[in-house]
Formats: sequence, structure tokens, C-alpha cells
Amino acid sequence: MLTEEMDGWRKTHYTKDVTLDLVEKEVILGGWVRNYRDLGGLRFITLQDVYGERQITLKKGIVSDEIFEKAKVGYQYCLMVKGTVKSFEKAPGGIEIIPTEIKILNKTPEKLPIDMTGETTTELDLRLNNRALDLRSVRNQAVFAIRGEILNSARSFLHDHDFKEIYTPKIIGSATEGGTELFPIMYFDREAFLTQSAQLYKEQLSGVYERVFEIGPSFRAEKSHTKRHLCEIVQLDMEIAFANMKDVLEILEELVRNVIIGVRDKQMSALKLLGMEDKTVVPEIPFPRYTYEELLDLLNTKLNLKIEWGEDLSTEANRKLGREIPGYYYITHWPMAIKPFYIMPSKNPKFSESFDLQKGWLELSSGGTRVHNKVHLVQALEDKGLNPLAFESHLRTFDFGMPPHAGFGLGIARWLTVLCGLDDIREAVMYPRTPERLTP
Ligand code: AMO
Repeated sequence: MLTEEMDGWRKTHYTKDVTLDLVEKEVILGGWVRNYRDLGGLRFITLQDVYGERQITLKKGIVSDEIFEKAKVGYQYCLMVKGTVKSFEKAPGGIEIIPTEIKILNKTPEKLPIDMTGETTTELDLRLNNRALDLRSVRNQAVFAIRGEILNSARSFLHDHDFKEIYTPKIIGSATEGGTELFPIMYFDREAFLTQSAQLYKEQLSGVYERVFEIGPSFRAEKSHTKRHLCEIVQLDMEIAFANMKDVLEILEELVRNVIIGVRDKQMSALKLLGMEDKTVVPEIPFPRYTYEELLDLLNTKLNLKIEWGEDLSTEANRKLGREIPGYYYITHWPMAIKPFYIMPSKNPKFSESFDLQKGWLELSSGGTRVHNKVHLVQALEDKGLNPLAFESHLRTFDFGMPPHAGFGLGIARWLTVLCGLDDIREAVMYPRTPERLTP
């Protein structure tokens, strides 16, 4: 049979809106075949849409022969169904729909590349190769419903706390985080780059709007092959004027707590589906705070890992720490030598006014107090081997009364990985970009 057009048909409801109040009423639903069972004289179609699913029941003799025949559908066929709502205890949600008409809008091959019934899990790369199909799975719908709520709750928290949402350029003329890890692009006849972070612009705008945030993309040309690195990320960046690291630690933990309250409140069914209802729980604040030096000590003594003072914490070190401290915690006062130029050195300049927010073994966010004095900033650039001339337009801002300021950047995909209990960060992005993956 050929496929059909919608013509005058429009959905009257989403599956979630088909409740017992609608019994005996006529509805038009649209979606995809999640499951199909043929028991001879009885056929069941599980029709899914963006909000869930409903059972379409076809019993020979009850529905017309024509519809009964037409209802021989394949997995993920795109359908519209007109029918009457019935109460039926054994059906999911206690509701079934007895169709009076069906339109087959598009078909699928007999064998789909991935299992969409939820009975088995297909290997991640194959799923990612067929991502638009894969995203229709119940699990993925739960993951991205939670992502939506993270952003929603974060935005309302920040608006309630007087933050302005900013948007900063993603095509830039020079590096923000230092020279490496930049993707060069052609900007007409000159070279430009994709931004690594909103860092410099959010700092500048803290000198205008005082409390700013951005949820936007950053690009990292890192050839990392781990389950926590991507080449294109979305970061939640924020910056506060007339503030230092201590103020930022407080607002970040409050934000984390509020977002998790929001997710539990609005997306409990998604958390349940992912088996995370007892794991993604509202954390107590304040979060424990450890200095870099304290944790180095812990690693070198109790955890038997030799790390030299001044080194970054390796994956192994983070894993060990995560087993010791499984919740949210801060690591503060990192060695200045491994922090970017814009971070303020501590009174003892070996250390810096910087922090990472960890959840167990995984770093979710980093931030700190910034340098706001131009002379110091030029010196800091030189100390890092960067050319101040390349930062001329940024440095100029510091001639115009730049306030003391501090902030953080948080990786949304990393956090989603944690909240959903995912194994690989690529599952937390609709279309991940990694060194190997540029499609779809
Ligand atoms: P940083 O580079 O530490 O700091 O990034 C902040 C957070 O962004 C996430 N992130 C990544 N996630 C996945 N793949 C990557 N390749 C990747 N790189 C970073 C992490 C990380 O904690 N400008 C500073 C922030 C600041 O000081 O305000 C910055 O970008 O979750």
C-alpha cells in the first residue's frame, strides 16, 4: 500500500492528554509504532509520540475489515489514528483506542538498524549513526526531558537571582583559554576560530550588567577519547561583579540544589525510568570543600597514589577520590601554574583563587576569582607565554573601571550524564561531536 497524506487531519491530542475523561470521545493521535503484536484475530499497535504511548486495539469484527488489514504495520511506521477512547484496565494507562480510521504517513524498512522496542540495547556507535531514530527510544526521551528541565530550572533560578542572560560571539579572533585546543575557520579571507569558552566576554559583561549568565556552545579541539570529553559542548557560564570565589561557591551549590529539586519535581517519571529516583537526590548544602593540597595529601597517604605537588589530578586520582567522596564537593586553591591567566593568584601566589565542582570522580564545573587589574592581567598573560597584543581589545575593557568579579563554567552534558546515570557523555548529547564523529 502507498503512503497517505494528512490532508485535513490534525492531532486533537498528545498521548499524555488522552485520559479517562475522554472515554467514548473521538480523538486523532499521531506518532510512531513502538510495538506491534498480531495475535490472529486481535492486533495491538503501541503508538508513541513525544509524550508517551497509547494502545490501539484492533479486534476482527469490531473494527472494519479494511482497517484490520491496514493495521499490519511495521516498527516505527509513522501513523495517524482516528478512534474512540475506551477504558480497559489491562492496557497501559488503563486506556485503549478503538480506531475508526488509520493513515499510514510513512513506512520503515522491515529490519530497523537498532532495536526500538526497548528489549535489547544496541551498541552506542550504531545508535549514534541512526540518532534521529535512536532519540525516539523511551530512555532517550527520558534523558532529554531531564536535560530540558535542567536548563529550565537553571534559567528560572538565575532570573530569580537577578542574573541577565547574555549571548557572546562564537566566532572569535583569538584564544580565550590559551592558545591550544582551538578550531580554526576561514572568516572571509582571514583566519578566525570557534570559541573555547564565553570566558572573556562574560567577564567584560559583568562590568556592565553585574550578574550575567549564558547557556551556549563552546568548541574544544582536543583529541581526547574518553567517556567525558566532547569537541562541541554546551556550557552554563556565569559571572558576578563585586564578588569573589566564596560568593560563587555559594551560588553554584544553591543552583545545583535547586535544579535537582526541579528535576525531581517535574521529571520524576523520567528519573524512575532511568532507575535514578534514589540516586539523583537533593544534595545538602554547603557542599564539602577541600583544598587541592588536602586532597593531594589524602591521595599520597591513604589512597596510595603518588602525585607531585603542582600536577593536575589524573583520571586514576579522580576515580580514587570519587570512591572516597561520592557526592558533590569542591576542590579549591589549585596551583596557579595549572590555571588560566585570568584566574586570581591567592595571597600565597603558588596557589590560586580557583575551584572545581566534582560529583564523585567527575569534574562538572570550574571557576574562580578573576584578575581585574589591567597591569596584573598583562603580567599574567606574559607569565603564561601569551602575547598581550592578541588580547588588546579585551584588555582595553580593563581601562574602563572593571569591577572585581568571579564566576564559573559548568558542562551541561557532564552533569546530565551524572543525573541520568549514563555511562558515556555521548549519550547526553543529541548529536555528539568527537574527534571521529562529524555526522549525523
Ligand atoms: P573548563 O575548561 O574547566 O573551564 O570548562 C568548564 C566545564 O565545562 C565542561 N567541559 C567539557 N565537557 C565535555 N567535554 C569537554 N571537552 C569539556 N571541556 C570542558 C566541564 C568543565 O568542568 N572558562 C572556564 C570556566 C570559568 O572559569 O568560568 C572554563 O571553560 O564540565
